[in-house]
Amino acid sequence: MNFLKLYWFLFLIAPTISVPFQRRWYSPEAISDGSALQQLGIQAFTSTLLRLGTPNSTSKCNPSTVTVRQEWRTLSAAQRKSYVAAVNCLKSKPSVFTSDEAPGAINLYDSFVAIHINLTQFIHETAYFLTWHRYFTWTYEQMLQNECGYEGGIPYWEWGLDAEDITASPIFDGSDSSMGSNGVNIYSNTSGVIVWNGAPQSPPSKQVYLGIGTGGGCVFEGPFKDWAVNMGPVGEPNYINYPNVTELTNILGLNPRCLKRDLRPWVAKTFLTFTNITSLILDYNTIELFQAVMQGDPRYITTAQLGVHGGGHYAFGAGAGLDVFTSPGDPVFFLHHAQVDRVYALWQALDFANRQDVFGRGYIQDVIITPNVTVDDYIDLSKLNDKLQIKDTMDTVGGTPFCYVYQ
Ligand SMILES: *[C@@H]1O[C@H](CO)[C@@H](O)[C@H](O)[C@H]1NC(C)=O
Ligand SMILES: *[C@@H]1O[C@H](CO)[C@@H](O)[C@H](O)[C@H]1NC(C)=O
Ligand SMILES: *[C@@H]1O[C@H](CO)[C@@H](O)[C@H](O)[C@H]1NC(C)=O
Ligand SMILES: *[C@@H]1O[C@H](CO)[C@@H](O)[C@H](O)[C@H]1NC(C)=O
Ligand SMILES: *[C@@H]1O[C@H](CO)[C@@H](O)[C@H](O)[C@H]1NC(C)=O
Ligand SMILES: *[C@@H]1O[C@H](CO)[C@@H](O)[C@H](O)[C@H]1NC(C)=O
Ligand SMILES: [Cu+2]
Repeated sequence: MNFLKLYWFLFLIAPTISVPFQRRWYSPEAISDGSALQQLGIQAFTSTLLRLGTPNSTSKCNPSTVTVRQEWRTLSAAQRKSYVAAVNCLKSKPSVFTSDEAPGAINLYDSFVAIHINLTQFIHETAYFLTWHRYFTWTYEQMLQNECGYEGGIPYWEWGLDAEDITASPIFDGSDSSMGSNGVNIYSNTSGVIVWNGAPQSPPSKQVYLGIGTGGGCVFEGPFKDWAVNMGPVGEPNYINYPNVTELTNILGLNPRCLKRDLRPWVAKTFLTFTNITSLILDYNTIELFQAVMQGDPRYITTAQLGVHGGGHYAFGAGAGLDVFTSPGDPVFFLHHAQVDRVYALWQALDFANRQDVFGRGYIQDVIITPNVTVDDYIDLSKLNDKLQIKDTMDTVGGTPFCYVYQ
């Protein structure tokens, strides 16, 4: 697409653009078949482009510098392969940590896993959740581009396209232009997995029983078949009738093992439909409720819910992928979190001027009471990246430093 052309076109029609955000403007069919979400996505895309600097301005983020993030299946096979190659390349680059700081982080990719493990209780079900993961995925994208020559944005995973049958997803079909296969099926003598819903342990009424999956073992085909998960486990749930995992004494220690996956049709059907995504965007008007429903935060929900965030992780994760600490150990983490960020950016775009805030404190579910977080507080990604003030994360095209849009 010719961005300069599009930009000037938008400039002309700008006064006529208004972003609809009333649920009653969409039929239930449009909400469930994805067309409402698609329309919201187009509106968000155009209104975001309107915030770009002019082509000749000094703004660091303008039509010639903006990165476009696309859905996985809109990339050509060659683009998908180049993405996979860049991810593998991160495994060949040196860690940002010394072996004293994080003995298990033996390369640049693992440095991302180490930071996530180390900060888990400060970045989930806290005020930092959305903005921390926004900065984290953006830093990953920067490394893919600057260290490994990848051209393009992180592909995102539109959950709704796979909600009906995740086992048919091209992301997981094991072809050489996929993200690798499902795991080997281990379910012959297991009866399922209980997943606790956040910390601390939720009451049984809010625990989600994931039931029988379709994999559970090591990825056996395609990219990442030989991928090593080098860190964790830290918080893996236990498979019933399956040996309990031995957790590490040093949570940043080295413990190489295969990458496991488990495609779970029930989880995808129950938590990842277009209706689930679109309702989240249209029905929750405060950052407090939006982030709570997205994460199935047990402080806010009355029944067992994973939200789209947990639903996405548990629809494919096994081993590290089911472990809230070690989840970036599976590279699909970043496709999932690009979609989490897209849904957040889309929600912000519906009322951009008023959706610049954070809500909550700094420790998971307020198990430890800390002061309220404000947009003047900083996001810590050391040693992967500089500290960043939360208010500078609010605009994906603000140039401070972000410069990307979701198409
Ligand atoms: C922008 O810069 C280009 C050359 O870099 C020039 O051709 C064009 O006229 C400029 N446009 C405006 C609006 O200044
Ligand atoms: C882990 O977090 C602590 C502070 O909580 C910090 O001192 C340490 O450097 C961090 N380690 C890594 C590997 O990020
Ligand atoms: C299933 O049961 C058989 C026989 O009891 C055992 O040999 C095998 O290791 C078990 N498989 C798993 C995945 O637990
Ligand atoms: C695994 O751990 C859980 C909780 O600690 C315990 O209830 C269960 O019996 C254990 N399962 C096995 C097979 O040891
Ligand atoms: C998710 O969507 C399905 C159908 O599309 C619906 O049955 C379920 O109640 C929804 N769940 C939530 C939490 O919105
Ligand atoms: C923290 O935020 C809550 C919720 O908005 C508010 O009620 C409370 O007054 C705030 N506390 C402080 C010290 O600002
Ligand atoms: Cu996370």
